Amino acid sequence: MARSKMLYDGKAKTLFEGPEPGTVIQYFKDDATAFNGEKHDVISGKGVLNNRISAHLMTKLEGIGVPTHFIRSINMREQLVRKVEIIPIELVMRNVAAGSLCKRLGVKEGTVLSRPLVEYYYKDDALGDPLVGHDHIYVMNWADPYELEEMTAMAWRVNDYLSGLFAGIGLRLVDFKLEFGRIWDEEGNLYIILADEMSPDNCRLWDAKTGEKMDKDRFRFGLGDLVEGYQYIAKKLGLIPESGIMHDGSIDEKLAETLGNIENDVATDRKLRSISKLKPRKV
Ligand code: ADP
Ligand code: AIR
Ligand code: ASP
Repeated sequence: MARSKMLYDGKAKTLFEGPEPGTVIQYFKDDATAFNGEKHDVISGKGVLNNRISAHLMTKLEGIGVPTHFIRSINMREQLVRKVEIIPIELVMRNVAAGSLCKRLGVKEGTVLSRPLVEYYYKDDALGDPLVGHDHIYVMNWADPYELEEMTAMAWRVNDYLSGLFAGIGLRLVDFKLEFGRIWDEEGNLYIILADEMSPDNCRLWDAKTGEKMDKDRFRFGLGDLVEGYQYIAKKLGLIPESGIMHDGSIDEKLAETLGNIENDVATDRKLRSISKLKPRKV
């Protein structure tokens, strides 16, 4: 099948035009970057694992009523998603202090926060995704109060649900980053849905017993093989066989291609759900 038009080539994913209007194909690359692209490497297996993990977690979230962009898996590296207008805010939710929170405020890594902390960052690589407050978001017109409230409410649900899901498989959800997008229905009503990806590239997961870091920090700070960590998570989620999908440092493409996509069974015929009474904006 001929490749459709490329819409955007990002650091970790490429977007292609989807088969129907309002859809895009997300292609998960093997590229790993950190510190806004300063550090870069290509790691066999990463794209396949993130595609798999994100499809699974988005489907689980959809199942508890969080509207997401995920439509269905296409192959081991690609998924079909709804095309959204990305809101340029990265919402970070933290349960345990780590990463930039420790650096910025001097909090000791591993400190359990008195309650989950919500932060907003302006999504702009050239500026290094700076931390911003509510007022910046409204004054700069990045999102309005209704949208931010909707995004934040969804993030709390995501946190509650995924914290439990990961605890059940022996992993601590330390923090995560979400991106949201806008879509409009035929009547011009606005909906906010979860977009981008939900994978170890954008969350921190520590082994509950040993504290070992299984997420992208392995790459950021050279803590060990990245794919080993991602495979560990995928195995715990029941998405790949215990023996893994790597062979001599490269992905076993044949095996990866045969992995079932349970997501497709539950993700067919998805209807847009009205997610909020707060829909002040029409186009
Ligand atoms: P980056 O843009 O930071 O390099 P990626 O390589 O992950 O990041 O590229 C994916 C891009 O696609 C991101 O900018 C993200 O905001 C955007 N995106 C994610 N989901 C959707 C979607 N459903 N519709 C349109 N754009 C999306
Ligand atoms: N994140 C933030 N920007 C890009 C990403 N992936 C994610 C990190 C981490 C959380 O947001 O992966 O899970 C907080 O990151 P930090 O660096 O602000 O501590
Ligand atoms: N996603 C950003 C980058 O690729 C930030 C990070 O994950 O550290 O540089």
